[in-house]
Amino acid sequence: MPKRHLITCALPYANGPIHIGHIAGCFLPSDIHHRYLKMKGLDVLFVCGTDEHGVPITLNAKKENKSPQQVVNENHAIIAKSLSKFGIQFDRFSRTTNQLHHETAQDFFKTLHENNVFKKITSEQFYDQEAKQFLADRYIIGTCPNCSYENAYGDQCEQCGRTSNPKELLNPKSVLTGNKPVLKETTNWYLPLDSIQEEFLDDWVNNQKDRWKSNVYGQCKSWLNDGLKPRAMTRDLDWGVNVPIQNANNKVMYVWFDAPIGYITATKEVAGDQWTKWWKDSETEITHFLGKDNIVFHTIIFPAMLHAHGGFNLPTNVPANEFLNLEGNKISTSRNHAIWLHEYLKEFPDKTDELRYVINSILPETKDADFTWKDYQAKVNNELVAILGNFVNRVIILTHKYFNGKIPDGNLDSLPDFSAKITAALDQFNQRQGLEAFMEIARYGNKYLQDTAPWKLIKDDDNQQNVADCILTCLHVVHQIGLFGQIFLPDTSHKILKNLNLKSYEDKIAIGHNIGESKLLFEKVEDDVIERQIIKLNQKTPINTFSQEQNNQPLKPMIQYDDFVKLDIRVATITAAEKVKKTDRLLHITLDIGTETREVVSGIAEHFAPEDIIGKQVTYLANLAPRTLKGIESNGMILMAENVDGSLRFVSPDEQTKPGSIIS
Ligand code: B3M
Ligand code: ZN
Repeated sequence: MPKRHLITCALPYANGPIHIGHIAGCFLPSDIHHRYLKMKGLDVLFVCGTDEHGVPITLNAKKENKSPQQVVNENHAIIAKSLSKFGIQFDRFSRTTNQLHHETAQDFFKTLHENNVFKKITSEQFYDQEAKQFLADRYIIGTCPNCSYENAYGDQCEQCGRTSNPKELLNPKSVLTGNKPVLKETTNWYLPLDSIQEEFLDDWVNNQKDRWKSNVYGQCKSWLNDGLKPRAMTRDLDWGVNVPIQNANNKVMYVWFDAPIGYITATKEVAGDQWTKWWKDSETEITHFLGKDNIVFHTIIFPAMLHAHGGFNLPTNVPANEFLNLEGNKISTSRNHAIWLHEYLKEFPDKTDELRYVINSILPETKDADFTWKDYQAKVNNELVAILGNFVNRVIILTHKYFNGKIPDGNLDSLPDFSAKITAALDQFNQRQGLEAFMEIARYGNKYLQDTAPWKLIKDDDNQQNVADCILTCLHVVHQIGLFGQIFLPDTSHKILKNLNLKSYEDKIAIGHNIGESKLLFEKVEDDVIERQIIKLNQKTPINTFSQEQNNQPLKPMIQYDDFVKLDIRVATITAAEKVKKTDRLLHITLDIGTETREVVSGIAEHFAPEDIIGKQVTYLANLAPRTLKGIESNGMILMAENVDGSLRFVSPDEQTKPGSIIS
């Protein structure tokens, strides 16, 4: 058993508030784990903070006519407040704009420099002559060479999903001035991941096979199998941590270089000189919690940095989660398809445990999961209210009724060892299963109370002792619910303590002790509340002005019937679908069109999980000339309807129709 545990939670990026996807990805899992280890009596430190550098923040600032510092100050405040209200109990919630962070990151960079780790590489980058600055990929827009979309970013086209080099854009323009940028040479400091892979990463990662979750290990292996390339750790920007070496004027660190060092900064801020025991002592284990899009940075780049620096522990585990979707669609901040934590807390101020419970029960531990308001309502009403809350309430009421609120003198019936299952699950980061094991305590209590039926026993003078035994046993079960509730439902656990009139869970159920008043733990969530939320979600106006413009598009000019008949539109059935590797937006879909099968690459991966669309019938334009996307020939096109909120819908026949049927 290691002596100490350092738990980190991925630093939320301070260009906006946080939503339920972030909670499911890392905040809730890390908090549960931290609470669990604390309960075991271990020495634990739990750190996080906001990630406040990087290009998107500068773009946001420009758009809002603010300084980047203003933007991160505002977002830090919103994020910190909502996480604390939500009961995420960090020992330290830091910021990467703190002075100490800049110093820590600079020391780290200097050491790598002195160890001759970096390779200096000179390359041509776009430069805006009027603004007199180099342009990060996001600062360049132009026409996508693939789909001709005119506002494609340098690193990604939002229309077709193509990701690549800004130099391939046709008609590149600087976002700053609208001018055509020129190519200019610049030198940056690169982390030679290729040689670090050979010398260290391959072996180190192979050794984690049995310890890391398979989704994490698998993703990490696939990066290694593709072969790592040197990656620039400096940028020509003015927002970030200054690079502390000669000839690096006007350069800052790559945001993914300084961000993970934020964990070290936060540790220093809370532990002072003692920080090294959390990072350098072999008796400490480090566990990083994060969402799946951050895996490579925590399993490859940060370990490579720590290794190259020397003297630091490497993470023991990186239990990353997959994504949480919302009402069947990918959460999208630009489309405002999200449940924002600060909004939820405002609208449901006393319902933090309800949200914790529902998200805990669907955590995307091994695959993407879906949050729906109906499921939220069902879980709160049928599980929290009907099982847990109802049991605790009945026990408190019966204690008052039969024993004047005093814990009766009885014999405890034997109870199962509730902790064994919870511990077994949580040790393996199976937090959904851990929650189920926790709920089994309440289920057990309900069944025991129902089977023993003290309300019947009380009528018979000979059974008075059995009534006392039953209530005493039930009070013990309530105590166990409260005790383990500290991990999963902290607010509820606190309320149970009040119900039992105890100061802490160290206090036992003592005969003769006066318990507190009965206070309901949960309230039923009514239909209208849920309907309001669903409507709100569907009405959300897209933040992204591009979608707005598109939805208001005027009708197109008139065409003749002859134009229309040129289109060969058919019903098709999706028989297979998979994500196109290394893109966020593309799905490779196989269709049955009756007479043959067709392969289509479609930019809908942010809206649909491949496994959910197999078997769907769709409207298919069969005679569109083929084109090649990401090396896959795409034939024809699946027609989609775009909702006002930017979400997509298939256009399907209202009843099963033979594939190949003509639509005219
Ligand atoms: N800021 C998370 C994100 O915005 C990123 C995590 C940093 S952890 C060192 O994707
Ligand atoms: Zn494109």
